[in-house]
Amino acid sequence: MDLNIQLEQYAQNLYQHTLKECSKEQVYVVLLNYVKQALEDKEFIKGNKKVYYFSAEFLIGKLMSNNLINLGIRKEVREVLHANGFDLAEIEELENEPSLGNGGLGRLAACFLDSIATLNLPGDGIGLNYHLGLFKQVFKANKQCEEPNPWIDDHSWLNRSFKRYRVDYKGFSLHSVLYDIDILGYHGNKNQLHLFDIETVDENLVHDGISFDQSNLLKNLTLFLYPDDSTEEGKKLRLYQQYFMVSNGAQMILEDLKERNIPLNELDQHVVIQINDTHPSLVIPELIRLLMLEGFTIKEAISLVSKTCAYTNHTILAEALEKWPMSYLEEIVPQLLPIIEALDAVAYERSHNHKVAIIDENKLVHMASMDIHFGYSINGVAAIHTDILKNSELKDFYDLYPNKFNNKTNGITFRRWLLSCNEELTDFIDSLIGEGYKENADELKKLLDFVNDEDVLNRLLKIKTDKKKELAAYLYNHEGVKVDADSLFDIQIKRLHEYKRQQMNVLYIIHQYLEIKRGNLPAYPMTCIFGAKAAPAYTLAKDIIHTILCLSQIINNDPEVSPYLKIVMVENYNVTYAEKLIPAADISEQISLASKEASGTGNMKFMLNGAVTLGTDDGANVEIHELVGDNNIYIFGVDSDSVIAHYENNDYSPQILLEQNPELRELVDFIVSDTLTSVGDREALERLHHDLTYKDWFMALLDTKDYIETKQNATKDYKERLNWAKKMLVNIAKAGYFSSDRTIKQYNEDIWKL
Ligand code: 26Q
Repeated sequence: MDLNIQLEQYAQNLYQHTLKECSKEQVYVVLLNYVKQALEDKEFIKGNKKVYYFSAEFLIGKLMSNNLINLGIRKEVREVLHANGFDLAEIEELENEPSLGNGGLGRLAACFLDSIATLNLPGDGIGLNYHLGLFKQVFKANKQCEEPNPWIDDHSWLNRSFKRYRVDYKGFSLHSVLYDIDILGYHGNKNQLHLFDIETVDENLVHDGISFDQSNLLKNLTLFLYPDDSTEEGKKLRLYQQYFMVSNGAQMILEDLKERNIPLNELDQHVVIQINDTHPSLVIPELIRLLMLEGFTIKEAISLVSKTCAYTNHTILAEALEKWPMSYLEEIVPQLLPIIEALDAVAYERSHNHKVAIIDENKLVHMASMDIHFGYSINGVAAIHTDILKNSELKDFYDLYPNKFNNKTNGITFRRWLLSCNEELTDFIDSLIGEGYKENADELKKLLDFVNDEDVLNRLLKIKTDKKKELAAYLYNHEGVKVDADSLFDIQIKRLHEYKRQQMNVLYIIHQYLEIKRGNLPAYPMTCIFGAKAAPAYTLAKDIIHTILCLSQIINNDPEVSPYLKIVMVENYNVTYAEKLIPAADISEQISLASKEASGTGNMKFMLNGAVTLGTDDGANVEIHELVGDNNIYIFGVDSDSVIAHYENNDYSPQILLEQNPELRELVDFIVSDTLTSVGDREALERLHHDLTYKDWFMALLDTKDYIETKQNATKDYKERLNWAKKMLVNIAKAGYFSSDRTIKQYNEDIWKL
């Protein structure tokens, strides 16, 4: 039936209005109901074997635009709405962004669900329905404050399921409820994201920002993602959450097999569990326990589960590798303890090496060790990252199980990160090389034919400028800052972490500020944009945010400086914001300390949208570098082998660097200058200054000089507009490799075999 008539019917049934009479909010609900019905009418993807992607985070972003694209009706819907006086983009804005993730790991899970469905593979997500999600970031007095981020309202994509399970803790049980979100493939059928929850969660428990009674599990279990775990109670709450997620997921999997009359001893032939980092690792002992309740011996259960579970590692940072005290497990999930002890014994029998133990001498349970011994596949997320796992971080494990280790370089879904967020570029690419690249991203290479075509290059520049103008208008409305769309947009958006080195970008900005003050004007005006949330208990990360906000206040209000340099830190950076920032970027900041960023995925999104990377040879930057060549990327800094050697020899000293480099000292000291302390909190600024001077654990000072020089070179090159456009074009053309469709095909061929 005609789309217009159908939408009119929904408007009539819901509001007794014609479309034209509806408010924008009502049009959103009309569209939501229409699309949800269209999704319900789609078939589930079927198959003999199914992957379950277990993840603490699913950073899915708003879903309307992507569902319209995958249904193949976005253009048609836009026209119908337009004919009735509405702008689709404005309607799409009204959706709340689900706040179910924090960063790259969660966004990767979302891209993977999209690609799994698009490739018509049976695969569901398993996670939790955090009511207040990750906190909402607000800036007050140049500081990050945290507020609850309620995102669920009456009009959401969640579908209530009838499935319920009992999850036992020591002394009490919780009953789950389940909400599902349909995940539609591009022009295809659907899978589901299963989000477990409890009925008794009480949002009124929260006061003064994001504080709440951490002991009241019936009311708090699914309130927040990553509740503050600086206290023992907070840590235990995380354990309660993790067990809730995996026990529900494991019970659902076994129930499904039973319903399909599949004997449980064939588990591994019908199910793969992909464990996304260690947050869901307790699924291993839990599944063993459930199988034993079904009559399997522990030996049989271990063998089955070991053929079913696969683990993805996303970090080499020691502090992020989860270890649970045995005493917590005893107190919360004692039923798992004998199983974990048995697994530890088996691991020792196999290895005779305490370095790969599951339970260490301090009675800590190493989740990654359990995954590696009892999963059949261990993968890193970029080539360099997997190499580091094999050769240093997990070397003892690699020696024990060389065949389990494999690399799966991350990817991103082009449906969201090109088709949805950059329609202008999408349409232009369509006009040049057709639409084949939408199913086969490698076809983007055809764009290389146009690398000397001035008309094409000029059109690319024009599209970029248009996206920058759009962003400038948005920034004016949302942050109250005026930026010049003709300046170079330099963007660093990612979680705030010392290893990602936002503080090094800060030193660059200080350098430019001081130069401009001395009358040395830059080659081109630049707008430096940041977006980042800091973990609420991560003091130094918050100090870096404070410094950026203070700098922006000083610089943007200084008429001598602001024509050449502007600083914007956007509030509450999230997926929706990324979709506006990335298409408008000229330079993509990927400046982590070499060896520390497992992959990065923002780097891929920027490249796809024609930004040029300024980065270290780290994570997937290494592969971007290989693909685009030296001329189309700006690489600087000490390489990962040297960095690893510095750590091993313990020979890095920021103090010595500062003694030898007065220019560097001037930049660092500016953090505690009168200029900054006049607008900032002296204590916070001094803390950062002190850290950089005496610790600098992630060696920002080591690369600062090279970084500043390389960035200045890029700025000069940017002036040669056509030459720069060539770099943009090569980046877009070579981005095909980073489609998550490619990544998922590799997961399926090497690991899942669906
Ligand atoms: C651990 C212990 C206690 C509390 C929280 C955590 C915790 C929470 C989140 C540890 C890690 C994370 C998230 C990690 C993450 O997002 N990693 C990123 O994963 C991306 C996808 O593979 C990579 O591209 C990034 O390089 C990596 O940083």
